[in-house]
Amino acid sequence: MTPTVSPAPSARSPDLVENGNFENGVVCPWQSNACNLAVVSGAMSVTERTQTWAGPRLDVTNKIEVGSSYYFQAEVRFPDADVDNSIGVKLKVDYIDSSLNPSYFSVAESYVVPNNQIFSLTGEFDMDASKLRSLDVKSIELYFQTPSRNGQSPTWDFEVDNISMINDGSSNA
Ligand SMILES: [Ca+2]
Repeated sequence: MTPTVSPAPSARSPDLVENGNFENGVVCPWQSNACNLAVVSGAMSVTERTQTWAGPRLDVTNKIEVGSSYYFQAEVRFPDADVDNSIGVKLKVDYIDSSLNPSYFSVAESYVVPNNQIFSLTGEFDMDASKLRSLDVKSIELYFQTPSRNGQSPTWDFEVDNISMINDGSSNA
């Protein structure tokens, strides 16, 4: 076997998620999208959801680089929901050319988040130029939702904590 050479460890990339642990007691700069956000016991509590897409969102414009891959993680809990629950984290890309529809990319997803347990949600995402409709990007938003499953469209309350997204290097590696 040919030994593989590991690249020298580079300086740890800064986390592009601002205020991912809510230890300061506020949700800012996270914003609510058709829901209510509050910090409860050091986590972001998401309540009053009326749509599966309702949840917290974060502006990450200029933090996601084309050609890079990203490692995402967060802790999620549904305090009082179904036996298995769905959670999805996506990126929405809007373009300067308003004739182009936004692009939506899945960053992390699970359909087996147990009720009332802290669940570690992880995912990897490559921001390849070929996925984009244009390189003239206006804005990029990271957001949480609860995808429909088995014909159900859940809008349960949930909690999120320790949200992190780190540039993992070149997506062509
Ligand atoms: Ca916390």
